[in-house]
Amino acid sequence: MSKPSADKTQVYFKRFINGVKKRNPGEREFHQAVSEVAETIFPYIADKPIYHKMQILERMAEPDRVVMFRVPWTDEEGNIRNQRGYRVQFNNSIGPYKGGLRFHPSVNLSVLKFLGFEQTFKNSLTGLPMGGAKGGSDFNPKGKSDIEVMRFCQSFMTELHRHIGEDTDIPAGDIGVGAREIGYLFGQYKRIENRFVGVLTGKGMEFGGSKIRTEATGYGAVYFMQNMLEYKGDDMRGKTVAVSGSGNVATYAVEKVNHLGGKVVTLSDSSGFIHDPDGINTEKLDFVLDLKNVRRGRISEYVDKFKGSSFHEGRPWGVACDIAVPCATQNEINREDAEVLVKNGCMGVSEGANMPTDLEGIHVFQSAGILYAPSKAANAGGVAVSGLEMSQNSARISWAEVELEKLLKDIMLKIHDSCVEYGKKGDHVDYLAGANIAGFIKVADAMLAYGHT
Ligand code: NDP
Ligand code: 2IT
Repeated sequence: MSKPSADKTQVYFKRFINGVKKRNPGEREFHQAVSEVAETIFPYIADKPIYHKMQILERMAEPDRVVMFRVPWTDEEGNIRNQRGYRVQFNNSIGPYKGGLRFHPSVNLSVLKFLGFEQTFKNSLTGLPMGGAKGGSDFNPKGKSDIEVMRFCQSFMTELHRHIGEDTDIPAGDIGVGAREIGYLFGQYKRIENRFVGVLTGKGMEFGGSKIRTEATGYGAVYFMQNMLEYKGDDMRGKTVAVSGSGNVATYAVEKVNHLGGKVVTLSDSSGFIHDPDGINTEKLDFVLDLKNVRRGRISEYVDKFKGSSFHEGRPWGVACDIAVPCATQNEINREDAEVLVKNGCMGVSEGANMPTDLEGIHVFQSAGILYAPSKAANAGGVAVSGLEMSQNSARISWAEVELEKLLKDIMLKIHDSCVEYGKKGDHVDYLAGANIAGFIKVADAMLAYGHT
């Protein structure tokens, strides 16, 4: 079939997006994630009528199922508190539902649908048999005692357990859900079901966790940047890097940049960012890991400890850098931030967070022609090692760290190469189009095989 004109493709795209907006009113983040994918998928399927006829993208933009539930818990003062819990089971065409849980006051259906939709493409890119899902709650773990967090997690799992299973849906961590929360959640699942199975990933090493899972997302995002640089005959050595966030993804991104010879000069949290022109070396990173994971403090405390560093309100993108690795949250780079980064000479962005750059920001990076790795490709290392944790649990074995490091590196390189395969336009690689198309094909073709499901 000959390709319809670009104008006609644009008409189909607009009609599709208007339909998504109409069916999901007010869900801004979800509209954004679907638009970003559809912008690149419509031109790709323009001459492939089967995907239109079978309404594949329309079906992919509708979650298989959404579970919403009440999560009551009791705080230290004896007050009964009430949170909302969710699990969005988006698409299980290529494997059981898989994706993290986010505990943050900003969590709502729009945020979890955007994350579940993205997860479906990301998981497909890893090459492992995993479908897409996301869940969580508007619970805010900040300032809560361990007992309060435990009670909340137990109440959350008391409902969630009936919707998940090692071959059905396997949650993991995300913002606000780390090792402590996964421990409480797994303990409650095991207790209710009387079964010890790999129903969650990111578990502690004592109870079925995988080596490298904690580090995998941050490491993977930096490997992806290294792969893009190497493809152009360059590498990380001597590069100045701005990282945002100071949680799980950010801290291990810093560690990997240091291993590869770069220098990280910023970290942030929701109060502001620190700038350390001398670089965040191993000693300073150990301080941050203890600050965030043990003392549960704020990144501003960094400047009391390390001379020459400074704390500022806002986001770190005004600090001159060669490479940016956003690792905090969605929409933390808008058009103005992207313009400032490009103006200051930034040559590459690797997204550790999910959808950290808004659509206008992406367009700025693309017209500047800098290296831009979208989150579904760049941060897939975390869920990839989760997939490896599932395999180890099923086989009741555990692999060595060197093996897992190698598997992670290989998967990130394969994802890079898939992006090149589907995103190469002359001398330039459109990593966004490449990731979307490569992720789409596997899920779409599985759905075609299933007929009208
Ligand atoms: P953490 O909870 O460990 O850390 C989150 C960090 O981001 C904190 O520094 C937090 O600051 C900051 N942050 C969160 N929300 C906001 C906000 N609204 N504004 C400014 N800063 C904010 O989470 P992770 O490191 O696990 O997750 C970070 C990102 O990476 C998320 O987008 C997540 O979806 C994504 N991701 C995570 C994976 C994983 O394996 N954990 C895998 C793939 C992607 P503060 O403490 O002030 O809230
Ligand atoms: O966004 C993500 O990929 C994650 N939060 C990790 C999901 C997982 O199942 O490991």
